[in-house]
Amino acid sequence: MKITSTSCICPVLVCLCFVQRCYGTAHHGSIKVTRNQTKHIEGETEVHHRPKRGWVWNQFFVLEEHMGPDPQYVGKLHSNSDKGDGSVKYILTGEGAGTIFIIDDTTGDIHSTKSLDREKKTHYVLHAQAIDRWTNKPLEPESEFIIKVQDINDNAPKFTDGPYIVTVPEMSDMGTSVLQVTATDADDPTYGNSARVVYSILQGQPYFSVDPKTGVIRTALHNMDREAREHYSVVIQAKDMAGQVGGLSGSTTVNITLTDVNDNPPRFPQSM
Ligand SMILES: *[C@@H]1O[C@H](CO)[C@@H](O)[C@H](O)[C@H]1NC(C)=O
Ligand SMILES: CC(=O)N[C@H]1CO[C@H](CO)[C@@H](O)[C@@H]1O
Repeated sequence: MKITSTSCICPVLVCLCFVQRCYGTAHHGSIKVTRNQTKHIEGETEVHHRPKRGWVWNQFFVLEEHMGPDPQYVGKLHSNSDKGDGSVKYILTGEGAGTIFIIDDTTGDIHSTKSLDREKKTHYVLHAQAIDRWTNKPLEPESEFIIKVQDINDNAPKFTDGPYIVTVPEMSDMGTSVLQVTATDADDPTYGNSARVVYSILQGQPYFSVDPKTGVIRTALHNMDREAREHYSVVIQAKDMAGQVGGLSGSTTVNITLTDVNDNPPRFPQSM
């Protein structure tokens, strides 16, 4: 089996996602799903008896943004009744069948011919059939399965609400919450760190700080006096990959103005 070199960025094929349904058949085929690089898992759906025959499927996932010259290998449909003599014909139908996903009807190998974008479509629902090439008789119950598009970190975090203009009373306690900023990342939040954002402050220290997890901006000094300085332009960065080197980043500006509290002693005009 060929695995593209890029697949090393997803060491665990958690993306293998599979739904099996038998269509109007009394017998339940035993369907095996093999997850490579981890361990063999048998996704059994049979009830009482285990028939000798069944589907065997491998790694149904495809990396998004695949740019290689060759079609990307997706996986293989295989029926236990296939003796390798070419008498079994595999048929693929459903989303993208014949256009994006091409099957070799003798070997059951599925390739993806197009570069896919997970942020546009996360998975494709397809149907597999195995028939006798000469009699057209079905050899397996038709089954539904999913090809999941595997995320790569191709989206930077974005602050959709910025830039921000806020005020905070002068002389506030240190640690007074000013504003919470939120960056969104279109990558898959359930896989890896591609959508795990960490906030940091690029400009505005030592007056303000930002919580790396929550994006809450706070005052970082006591006694910030509006009469000394009124306007601050704070730049907050959000970086994915949990803030690590190689993560993608986006930033936003938060303009903070200190507002007057009555801290200058009042002077009463002399009056009678
Ligand atoms: C924020 O402040 C900077 C510097 O004073 C200014 O150039 C910028 O226009 C302000 N941004 C907004 C959105 O008010
Ligand atoms: C490509 C790959 O890793 N294939 C492996 C899948 O799992 C079987 C059984 O552990 C190995 O024999 C293959 O080499």
